Amino acid sequence: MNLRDKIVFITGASAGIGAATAMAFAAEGCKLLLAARRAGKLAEVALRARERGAQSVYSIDLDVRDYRAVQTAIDELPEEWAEIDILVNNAGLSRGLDKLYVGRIQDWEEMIDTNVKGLLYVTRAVVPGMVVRGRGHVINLGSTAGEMTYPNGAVYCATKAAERAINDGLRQDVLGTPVRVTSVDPGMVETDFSLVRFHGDAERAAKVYKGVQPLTAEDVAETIVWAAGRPAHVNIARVLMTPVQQANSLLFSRNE
Ligand code: 8X3
Repeated sequence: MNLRDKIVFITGASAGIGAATAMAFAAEGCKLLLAARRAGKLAEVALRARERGAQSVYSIDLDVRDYRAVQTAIDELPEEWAEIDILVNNAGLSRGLDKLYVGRIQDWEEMIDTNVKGLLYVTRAVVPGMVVRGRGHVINLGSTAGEMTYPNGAVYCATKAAERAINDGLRQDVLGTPVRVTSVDPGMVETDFSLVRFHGDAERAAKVYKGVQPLTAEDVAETIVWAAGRPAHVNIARVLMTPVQQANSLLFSRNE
């Protein structure tokens, strides 16, 4: 499928996989609707996306945890941006790596509100239009964590298991329409994911990637664009991808 001029809405677009996905769709000549909380960083991504070939870019300062703000942002899109073709539900984060029984409630709220409720809110606001227009593709960011729970990560893993269920449920619910639904589920990716998880502790974050060549945000972005570019009759349900040195959430082959 030719992606040129498609309107692509990416949440969490200011950094990491979201920003890389913006660049990858920009290179295909898409129109990018970029949403994130950090307006300054988002403006930098928007500038780079224009240089990379995006037809046009429209940025929205948005916290997906706020349902009213999400619905208003979608309702008030300028006419030329309203017909979203591809939604990339990328906004998400991990907070903390603690035994469940001593976990921080605030960390749990942040993960559940963003990764589960935020994903639902954006989906609820965007997909009705896709169904009415008879075209659209929702690409959700899952994780190996949704497939296999690891110690100290129960709540993060639960949010990604929820993403998996939502992805599969949505695909069933749009059956009979041309709307496609895909989950891209990476394992270890080198972004500021671990830095955010450890509340800015760079030393602890660096240890996560020790002795492993992780996926890059660009590796994941390429897969997202690949799924979007399949012919209209092809639906990629789920892509599970890891570094060669990772077999699943728990099994790594680390260099000495
Ligand atoms: C990211 C993968 O294993 O760090 O979703 O949780 S993991």
